[in-house]
Amino acid sequence: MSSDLDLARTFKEVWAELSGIGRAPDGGYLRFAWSPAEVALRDWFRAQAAARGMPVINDGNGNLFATWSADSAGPGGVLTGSHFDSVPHGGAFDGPLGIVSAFLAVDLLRELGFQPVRPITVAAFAEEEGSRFGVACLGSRLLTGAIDPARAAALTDRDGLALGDVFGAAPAGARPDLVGAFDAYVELHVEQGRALTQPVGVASAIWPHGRWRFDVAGEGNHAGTTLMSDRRDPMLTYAFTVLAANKEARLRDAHATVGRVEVTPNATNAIPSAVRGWLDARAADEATLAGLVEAVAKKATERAGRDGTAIRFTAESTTGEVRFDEGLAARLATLLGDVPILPTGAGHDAGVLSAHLPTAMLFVRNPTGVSHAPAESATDEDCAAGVRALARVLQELSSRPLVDHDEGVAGHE
Ligand code: HGY
Ligand code: MN
Ligand code: MN
Repeated sequence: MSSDLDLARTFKEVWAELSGIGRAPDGGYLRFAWSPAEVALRDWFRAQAAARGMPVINDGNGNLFATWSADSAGPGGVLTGSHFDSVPHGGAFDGPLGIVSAFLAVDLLRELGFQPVRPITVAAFAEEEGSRFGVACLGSRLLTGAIDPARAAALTDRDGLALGDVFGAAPAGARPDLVGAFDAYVELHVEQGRALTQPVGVASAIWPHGRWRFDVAGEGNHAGTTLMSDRRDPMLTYAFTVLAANKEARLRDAHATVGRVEVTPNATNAIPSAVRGWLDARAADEATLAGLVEAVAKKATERAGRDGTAIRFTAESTTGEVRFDEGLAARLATLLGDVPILPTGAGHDAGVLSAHLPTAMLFVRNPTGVSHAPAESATDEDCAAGVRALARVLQELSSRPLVDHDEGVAGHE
Protein backbone atom coordinates (compact mmCIF):
# COMPACT_ATOMS: atom_id res chain seq x y z
CA MET A 1 0.00 0.00 0.00
CA SER A 2 1.45 3.37 -1.02
CA SER A 3 2.79 5.29 1.94
CA ASP A 4 1.77 8.92 2.29
CA LEU A 5 5.18 9.91 1.01
CA ASP A 6 4.86 7.66 -2.05
CA LEU A 7 1.38 9.00 -2.75
CA ALA A 8 2.55 12.62 -2.46
CA ARG A 9 5.39 11.83 -4.86
CA THR A 10 3.02 10.12 -7.30
CA PHE A 11 0.63 13.03 -7.11
CA LYS A 12 3.46 15.50 -7.80
CA GLU A 13 4.58 13.50 -10.87
CA VAL A 14 1.09 13.24 -12.36
CA TRP A 15 0.31 16.86 -11.51
CA ALA A 16 3.45 17.96 -13.38
CA GLU A 17 1.99 16.44 -16.57
CA LEU A 18 -0.77 19.08 -16.53
CA SER A 19 0.92 22.06 -14.96
CA GLY A 20 2.33 23.46 -18.21
CA ILE A 21 -0.92 23.12 -20.21
CA GLY A 22 -2.65 26.46 -20.69
CA ARG A 23 -0.30 28.34 -18.37
CA ALA A 24 -0.45 32.11 -19.12
CA PRO A 25 2.90 33.91 -19.40
CA ASP A 26 1.56 36.62 -17.07
CA GLY A 27 0.29 34.19 -14.43
CA GLY A 28 -2.39 31.64 -13.87
CA TYR A 29 -4.12 29.55 -16.54
CA LEU A 30 -6.11 30.21 -19.68
CA ARG A 31 -8.05 26.95 -20.13
CA PHE A 32 -11.30 28.00 -21.80
CA ALA A 33 -13.73 25.29 -22.82
CA TRP A 34 -12.72 23.73 -26.16
CA SER A 35 -9.67 25.98 -26.40
CA PRO A 36 -6.45 24.24 -27.49
CA ALA A 37 -5.35 24.04 -23.83
CA GLU A 38 -8.59 22.45 -22.67
CA VAL A 39 -8.61 20.09 -25.64
CA ALA A 40 -5.09 19.04 -24.64
CA LEU A 41 -6.42 18.31 -21.14
CA ARG A 42 -9.22 16.26 -22.66
CA ASP A 43 -6.60 14.29 -24.59
CA TRP A 44 -4.74 13.78 -21.30
CA PHE A 45 -7.98 12.48 -19.77
CA ARG A 46 -8.43 9.95 -22.57
CA ALA A 47 -4.81 8.82 -22.26
CA GLN A 48 -5.15 8.36 -18.48
CA ALA A 49 -8.35 6.38 -18.97
CA ALA A 50 -6.82 4.23 -21.71
CA ALA A 51 -3.79 3.51 -19.53
CA ARG A 52 -6.21 2.17 -16.91
CA GLY A 53 -8.39 0.23 -19.32
CA MET A 54 -11.31 2.60 -18.65
CA PRO A 55 -13.51 3.11 -21.72
CA VAL A 56 -14.42 6.77 -22.35
CA ILE A 57 -17.66 8.18 -23.76
CA ASN A 58 -18.66 11.75 -24.64
CA ASP A 59 -22.30 12.41 -23.69
CA GLY A 60 -22.90 14.66 -26.69
CA ASN A 61 -22.66 17.75 -24.45
CA GLY A 62 -18.89 17.84 -24.22
CA ASN A 63 -18.73 15.92 -20.94
CA LEU A 64 -16.35 12.94 -20.82
CA PHE A 65 -16.92 9.81 -18.71
CA ALA A 66 -14.31 7.09 -18.08
CA THR A 67 -15.57 3.96 -16.35
CA TRP A 68 -13.97 1.21 -14.24
CA SER A 69 -16.37 -1.70 -13.98
CA ALA A 70 -16.32 -5.46 -13.81
CA ASP A 71 -18.18 -5.60 -17.13
CA SER A 72 -17.82 -2.84 -19.70
CA ALA A 73 -21.41 -1.75 -19.30
CA GLY A 74 -20.48 1.91 -19.74
CA PRO A 75 -20.81 4.87 -17.34
CA GLY A 76 -22.66 4.21 -14.12
CA GLY A 77 -22.31 3.50 -10.43
CA VAL A 78 -20.40 6.01 -8.35
CA LEU A 79 -19.53 9.14 -10.32
CA THR A 80 -16.57 11.33 -9.40
CA GLY A 81 -14.46 13.93 -11.26
CA SER A 82 -14.74 17.68 -11.87
CA HIS A 83 -13.81 20.12 -14.71
CA PHE A 84 -10.70 21.24 -16.64
CA ASP A 85 -11.75 24.71 -17.67
CA SER A 86 -10.55 27.79 -15.75
CA VAL A 87 -11.44 31.40 -15.29
CA PRO A 88 -8.99 33.73 -17.10
CA HIS A 89 -5.67 33.52 -15.19
CA GLY A 90 -7.26 31.12 -12.73
CA GLY A 91 -5.38 28.84 -10.42
CA ALA A 92 -4.05 25.37 -11.26
CA PHE A 93 -6.22 23.39 -8.87
CA ASP A 94 -9.83 24.59 -9.36
CA GLY A 95 -11.24 21.69 -11.37
CA PRO A 96 -8.26 19.58 -12.49
CA LEU A 97 -7.52 18.51 -8.90
CA GLY A 98 -10.79 16.58 -8.81
CA ILE A 99 -10.03 14.73 -12.04
CA VAL A 100 -6.39 13.89 -11.27
CA SER A 101 -7.40 12.76 -7.77
CA ALA A 102 -10.10 10.51 -9.23
CA PHE A 103 -7.68 8.62 -11.48
CA LEU A 104 -5.14 8.28 -8.64
CA ALA A 105 -7.89 7.06 -6.31
CA VAL A 106 -8.65 4.31 -8.85
CA ASP A 107 -4.95 3.37 -8.81
CA LEU A 108 -4.93 3.24 -5.03
CA LEU A 109 -7.97 0.99 -4.93
CA ARG A 110 -6.47 -1.33 -7.53
CA GLU A 111 -3.23 -1.47 -5.50
CA LEU A 112 -5.42 -2.68 -2.63
CA GLY A 113 -6.83 -5.39 -4.90
CA PHE A 114 -10.27 -3.80 -4.61
CA GLN A 115 -12.88 -4.68 -7.24
CA PRO A 116 -15.93 -2.40 -7.23
CA VAL A 117 -19.36 -4.07 -7.12
CA ARG A 118 -20.85 -0.93 -8.69
CA PRO A 119 -18.84 0.79 -11.43
CA ILE A 120 -16.70 3.84 -10.67
CA THR A 121 -16.95 6.56 -13.32
CA VAL A 122 -14.64 9.57 -13.66
CA ALA A 123 -16.13 12.67 -15.30
CA ALA A 124 -14.65 15.75 -16.92
CA PHE A 125 -17.50 18.25 -17.13
CA ALA A 126 -17.46 20.96 -19.81
CA GLU A 127 -17.53 24.74 -19.26
CA GLU A 128 -17.99 24.65 -15.48
CA GLU A 129 -16.70 28.20 -15.08
CA GLY A 130 -18.86 29.65 -17.84
CA SER A 131 -15.77 31.67 -18.80
CA ARG A 132 -16.29 31.18 -22.52
CA PHE A 133 -20.07 30.98 -23.06
CA GLY A 134 -21.29 32.80 -19.95
CA VAL A 135 -23.35 30.06 -18.28
CA ALA A 136 -21.73 28.29 -15.33
CA CYS A 137 -21.82 24.47 -15.19
CA LEU A 138 -22.97 24.40 -18.81
CA GLY A 139 -21.96 20.77 -19.36
CA SER A 140 -23.68 19.38 -16.28
CA ARG A 141 -26.73 21.57 -16.92
CA LEU A 142 -27.00 20.13 -20.43
CA LEU A 143 -26.51 16.57 -19.13
CA THR A 144 -29.32 16.98 -16.58
CA GLY A 145 -31.67 18.98 -18.80
CA ALA A 146 -31.24 22.15 -16.69
CA ILE A 147 -30.69 24.22 -19.84
CA ASP A 148 -32.34 23.96 -23.25
CA PRO A 149 -29.78 22.65 -25.77
CA ALA A 150 -30.99 25.16 -28.37
CA ARG A 151 -30.36 28.04 -25.94
CA ALA A 152 -26.95 26.56 -25.16
CA ALA A 153 -26.11 26.17 -28.85
CA ALA A 154 -26.86 29.85 -29.41
CA LEU A 155 -24.59 31.08 -26.58
CA THR A 156 -21.65 32.99 -28.01
CA ASP A 157 -18.12 33.59 -26.76
CA ARG A 158 -16.31 36.94 -26.75
CA ASP A 159 -15.39 36.47 -30.41
CA GLY A 160 -19.02 35.93 -31.36
CA LEU A 161 -18.52 32.19 -31.95
CA ALA A 162 -21.64 30.20 -31.02
CA LEU A 163 -21.41 27.00 -28.99
CA GLY A 164 -23.26 25.24 -31.80
CA ASP A 165 -20.42 26.23 -34.16
CA VAL A 166 -17.86 24.82 -31.72
CA PHE A 167 -19.90 21.63 -31.52
CA GLY A 168 -20.77 21.59 -35.20
CA ALA A 169 -24.26 20.53 -34.13
CA ALA A 170 -26.75 21.15 -31.32
CA PRO A 171 -25.63 19.67 -27.98
CA ALA A 172 -27.37 16.37 -27.16
CA GLY A 173 -29.07 17.90 -24.13
CA ALA A 174 -30.59 15.86 -21.30
CA ARG A 175 -29.24 12.30 -20.94
CA PRO A 176 -31.50 10.64 -18.34
CA ASP A 177 -30.10 7.29 -19.50
CA LEU A 178 -26.70 8.35 -18.17
CA VAL A 179 -27.83 10.24 -15.08
CA GLY A 180 -30.10 7.33 -14.16
CA ALA A 181 -27.17 4.91 -14.25
CA PHE A 182 -25.30 6.76 -11.49
CA ASP A 183 -25.83 5.95 -7.80
CA ALA A 184 -24.13 9.06 -6.40
CA TYR A 185 -21.69 11.82 -7.30
CA VAL A 186 -18.68 12.77 -5.17
CA GLU A 187 -16.58 15.71 -6.39
CA LEU A 188 -13.20 16.49 -4.85
CA HIS A 189 -12.26 20.16 -5.15
CA VAL A 190 -9.62 22.50 -3.82
CA GLU A 191 -11.07 24.63 -1.04
CA GLN A 192 -11.82 28.17 -2.21
CA GLY A 193 -11.29 29.86 1.12
CA ARG A 194 -9.35 29.21 4.31
CA ALA A 195 -11.84 27.49 6.61
CA LEU A 196 -10.09 24.12 6.57
CA THR A 197 -7.42 23.65 9.24
CA GLN A 198 -6.83 20.02 8.24
CA PRO A 199 -6.17 18.42 4.84
CA VAL A 200 -9.71 17.30 3.92
CA GLY A 201 -13.26 18.44 4.63
CA VAL A 202 -16.79 17.63 3.40
CA ALA A 203 -19.23 20.13 1.91
CA SER A 204 -22.59 20.84 3.49
CA ALA A 205 -24.03 23.38 1.05
CA ILE A 206 -23.43 25.83 -1.79
CA TRP A 207 -24.68 29.39 -1.38
CA PRO A 208 -27.32 30.54 -3.87
CA HIS A 209 -25.59 32.70 -6.45
CA GLY A 210 -25.76 34.05 -9.96
CA ARG A 211 -24.45 36.47 -12.53
CA TRP A 212 -26.46 39.40 -13.89
CA ARG A 213 -25.35 41.37 -16.93
CA PHE A 214 -26.21 45.07 -16.79
CA ASP A 215 -26.24 47.23 -19.91
CA VAL A 216 -26.04 51.00 -19.54
CA ALA A 217 -26.90 53.13 -22.58
CA GLY A 218 -25.83 56.80 -22.76
CA GLU A 219 -24.70 59.21 -25.43
CA GLY A 220 -21.32 58.95 -27.05
CA ASN A 221 -19.59 62.30 -27.47
CA HIS A 222 -16.28 64.16 -27.54
CA ALA A 223 -14.31 64.09 -24.29
CA GLY A 224 -12.91 67.56 -24.85
CA THR A 225 -15.76 69.61 -26.24
CA THR A 226 -18.82 68.28 -24.39
CA LEU A 227 -19.86 70.32 -21.37
CA MET A 228 -20.16 68.25 -18.19
CA SER A 229 -23.77 69.46 -17.87
CA ASP A 230 -24.55 68.15 -21.38
CA ARG A 231 -23.30 64.63 -20.82
CA ARG A 232 -25.26 61.36 -20.59
CA ASP A 233 -22.28 59.31 -19.49
CA PRO A 234 -22.98 55.59 -18.91
CA MET A 235 -19.61 55.19 -17.18
CA LEU A 236 -20.98 57.23 -14.26
CA THR A 237 -24.00 54.98 -13.92
CA TYR A 238 -21.72 51.93 -14.20
CA ALA A 239 -19.35 53.23 -11.52
CA PHE A 240 -22.25 53.98 -9.20
CA THR A 241 -23.66 50.48 -9.75
CA VAL A 242 -20.33 48.90 -8.75
CA LEU A 243 -20.21 50.95 -5.55
CA ALA A 244 -23.87 50.25 -4.78
CA ALA A 245 -23.29 46.50 -5.20
CA ASN A 246 -20.37 46.60 -2.81
CA LYS A 247 -22.32 48.61 -0.21
CA GLU A 248 -25.51 46.52 -0.40
CA ALA A 249 -23.50 43.30 -0.11
CA ARG A 250 -21.68 44.52 3.00
CA LEU A 251 -25.01 45.50 4.57
CA ARG A 252 -26.21 41.89 4.09
CA ASP A 253 -23.03 39.89 4.80
CA ALA A 254 -23.38 38.80 1.19
CA HIS A 255 -20.84 38.84 -1.65
CA ALA A 256 -21.03 41.05 -4.75
CA THR A 257 -18.38 41.41 -7.42
CA VAL A 258 -18.13 43.28 -10.69
CA GLY A 259 -15.02 41.88 -12.33
CA ARG A 260 -15.79 42.28 -15.97
CA VAL A 261 -16.70 45.36 -18.04
CA GLU A 262 -17.01 46.20 -21.74
CA VAL A 263 -17.02 49.83 -22.90
CA THR A 264 -18.18 51.12 -26.29
CA PRO A 265 -16.26 52.57 -28.06
CA ASN A 266 -13.58 52.11 -25.36
CA ALA A 267 -11.63 55.17 -26.51
CA THR A 268 -9.58 57.44 -24.27
CA ASN A 269 -11.01 60.66 -25.72
CA ALA A 270 -14.64 59.68 -26.22
CA ILE A 271 -17.50 59.63 -23.72
CA PRO A 272 -18.81 56.06 -23.96
CA SER A 273 -22.11 55.42 -25.68
CA ALA A 274 -22.59 52.19 -23.73
CA VAL A 275 -21.07 50.28 -20.85
CA ARG A 276 -21.77 46.60 -20.12
CA GLY A 277 -20.90 45.06 -16.75
CA TRP A 278 -21.51 41.75 -14.99
CA LEU A 279 -22.61 41.46 -11.35
CA ASP A 280 -21.68 38.22 -9.56
CA ALA A 281 -23.86 38.09 -6.44
CA ARG A 282 -24.00 35.41 -3.73
CA ALA A 283 -25.59 35.12 -0.31
CA ALA A 284 -26.18 32.53 2.41
CA ASP A 285 -29.86 32.22 1.50
CA GLU A 286 -32.14 32.96 -1.44
CA ALA A 287 -34.11 35.80 0.21
CA THR A 288 -30.91 37.70 1.03
CA LEU A 289 -29.62 37.17 -2.51
CA ALA A 290 -32.87 38.38 -4.06
CA GLY A 291 -32.88 41.40 -1.74
CA LEU A 292 -29.30 42.24 -2.69
CA VAL A 293 -29.88 42.10 -6.44
CA GLU A 294 -33.14 44.02 -6.13
CA ALA A 295 -31.52 46.79 -4.07
CA VAL A 296 -28.65 47.15 -6.53
CA ALA A 297 -30.98 47.28 -9.53
CA LYS A 298 -33.22 49.83 -7.80
CA LYS A 299 -30.34 52.16 -6.85
CA ALA A 300 -28.71 51.78 -10.27
CA THR A 301 -31.96 52.61 -12.05
CA GLU A 302 -32.47 55.71 -9.88
CA ARG A 303 -28.94 56.81 -10.66
CA ALA A 304 -29.47 56.25 -14.40
CA GLY A 305 -32.43 58.64 -14.14
CA ARG A 306 -30.11 61.28 -12.72
CA ASP A 307 -27.43 60.59 -15.36
CA GLY A 308 -29.84 60.65 -18.29
CA THR A 309 -28.83 57.09 -19.13
CA ALA A 310 -30.80 53.83 -19.23
CA ILE A 311 -29.82 50.60 -17.45
CA ARG A 312 -31.10 47.07 -17.98
CA PHE A 313 -30.30 43.97 -15.87
CA THR A 314 -30.37 40.48 -17.41
CA ALA A 315 -29.94 37.29 -15.38
CA GLU A 316 -27.39 35.18 -17.31
CA SER A 317 -26.79 32.25 -14.97
CA THR A 318 -28.44 31.64 -11.60
CA THR A 319 -28.11 28.78 -9.12
CA GLY A 320 -30.44 28.22 -6.18
CA GLU A 321 -29.23 27.14 -2.77
CA VAL A 322 -27.74 23.63 -2.77
CA ARG A 323 -27.92 21.57 0.41
CA PHE A 324 -25.97 18.37 -0.12
CA ASP A 325 -27.41 15.04 1.05
CA GLU A 326 -27.03 15.42 4.83
CA GLY A 327 -26.89 11.71 5.51
CA LEU A 328 -24.22 11.18 2.89
CA ALA A 329 -22.16 14.16 4.10
CA ALA A 330 -22.28 12.92 7.70
CA ARG A 331 -21.49 9.36 6.63
CA LEU A 332 -18.44 10.47 4.64
CA ALA A 333 -17.22 12.86 7.33
CA THR A 334 -17.35 9.98 9.85
CA LEU A 335 -15.75 7.57 7.38
CA LEU A 336 -12.86 10.01 6.95
CA GLY A 337 -12.24 10.44 10.67
CA ASP A 338 -14.75 13.10 11.66
CA VAL A 339 -13.46 15.72 9.24
CA PRO A 340 -15.21 19.09 9.23
CA ILE A 341 -18.40 19.69 7.24
CA LEU A 342 -18.54 23.20 5.78
CA PRO A 343 -20.51 25.33 3.28
CA THR A 344 -19.05 27.10 0.29
CA GLY A 345 -19.86 30.21 -1.73
CA ALA A 346 -18.45 28.59 -4.88
CA GLY A 347 -20.61 26.87 -7.45
CA HIS A 348 -19.82 23.38 -8.73
CA ASP A 349 -21.15 20.71 -11.06
CA ALA A 350 -21.95 18.88 -7.84
CA GLY A 351 -24.54 21.59 -7.22
CA VAL A 352 -26.27 20.76 -10.49
CA LEU A 353 -26.04 16.97 -10.05
CA SER A 354 -27.38 17.21 -6.46
CA ALA A 355 -30.88 17.77 -7.84
CA HIS A 356 -30.68 14.32 -9.46
CA LEU A 357 -28.35 12.17 -7.35
CA PRO A 358 -27.15 11.80 -3.77
CA THR A 359 -24.16 14.15 -4.04
CA ALA A 360 -21.21 15.07 -1.85
CA MET A 361 -18.07 17.15 -2.14
CA LEU A 362 -14.65 16.69 -0.56
CA PHE A 363 -12.52 19.81 -0.09
CA VAL A 364 -8.71 19.81 0.00
CA ARG A 365 -7.07 22.53 2.10
CA ASN A 366 -5.82 25.62 0.26
CA PRO A 367 -3.27 27.41 2.48
CA THR A 368 -3.64 30.74 0.68
CA GLY A 369 -7.43 30.44 0.52
CA VAL A 370 -7.11 32.23 -2.83
CA SER A 371 -8.94 30.87 -5.88
CA HIS A 372 -9.78 32.14 -9.36
CA ALA A 373 -6.30 33.67 -9.28
CA PRO A 374 -2.71 32.40 -9.74
CA ALA A 375 -2.06 32.25 -5.98
CA GLU A 376 -4.45 29.30 -5.54
CA SER A 377 -2.47 26.53 -3.87
CA ALA A 378 -2.49 23.12 -2.21
CA THR A 379 0.45 21.08 -0.93
CA ASP A 380 1.37 17.69 -2.43
CA GLU A 381 0.83 16.15 1.01
CA ASP A 382 -2.71 17.55 1.32
CA CYS A 383 -3.50 16.54 -2.26
CA ALA A 384 -2.28 13.02 -1.46
CA ALA A 385 -4.53 13.04 1.60
CA GLY A 386 -7.36 14.06 -0.72
CA VAL A 387 -6.63 11.15 -3.04
CA ARG A 388 -6.64 8.75 -0.11
CA ALA A 389 -9.90 10.18 1.20
CA LEU A 390 -11.54 9.97 -2.22
CA ALA A 391 -10.35 6.38 -2.64
CA ARG A 392 -11.87 5.50 0.74
CA VAL A 393 -15.16 7.12 -0.22
CA LEU A 394 -15.29 5.45 -3.65
CA GLN A 395 -14.50 2.11 -2.03
CA GLU A 396 -17.30 2.60 0.48
CA LEU A 397 -19.89 3.70 -2.08
CA SER A 398 -19.04 1.19 -4.82
CA SER A 399 -18.81 -1.85 -2.53
CA ARG A 400 -22.46 -2.75 -2.93
CA PRO A 401 -25.47 -1.50 -4.79
CA LEU A 402 -25.82 1.85 -3.10
CA VAL A 403 -28.95 3.46 -4.10
CA ASP A 404 -32.54 2.47 -4.48
CA HIS A 405 -33.29 5.51 -6.58
CA ASP A 406 -36.63 5.89 -4.83
CA GLU A 407 -35.17 5.51 -1.33
CA GLY A 408 -31.96 7.51 -1.79
CA VAL A 409 -28.63 6.45 -0.36
CA ALA A 410 -28.71 3.09 1.40
CA GLY A 411 -27.96 3.51 5.10
CA HIS A 412 -24.72 2.44 6.68
CA GLU A 413 -24.93 -1.09 8.11
O1 HGY B 1 -17.86 30.73 -9.82
C1 HGY B 1 -17.88 29.72 -9.11
O2 HGY B 1 -18.39 29.74 -8.01
C2 HGY B 1 -17.26 28.44 -9.58
O3 HGY B 1 -15.90 28.47 -9.31
N1 HGY B 1 -17.52 28.19 -10.96
MN1 MN C 1 -14.06 28.01 -10.23
MN1 MN D 1 -14.36 24.53 -9.82
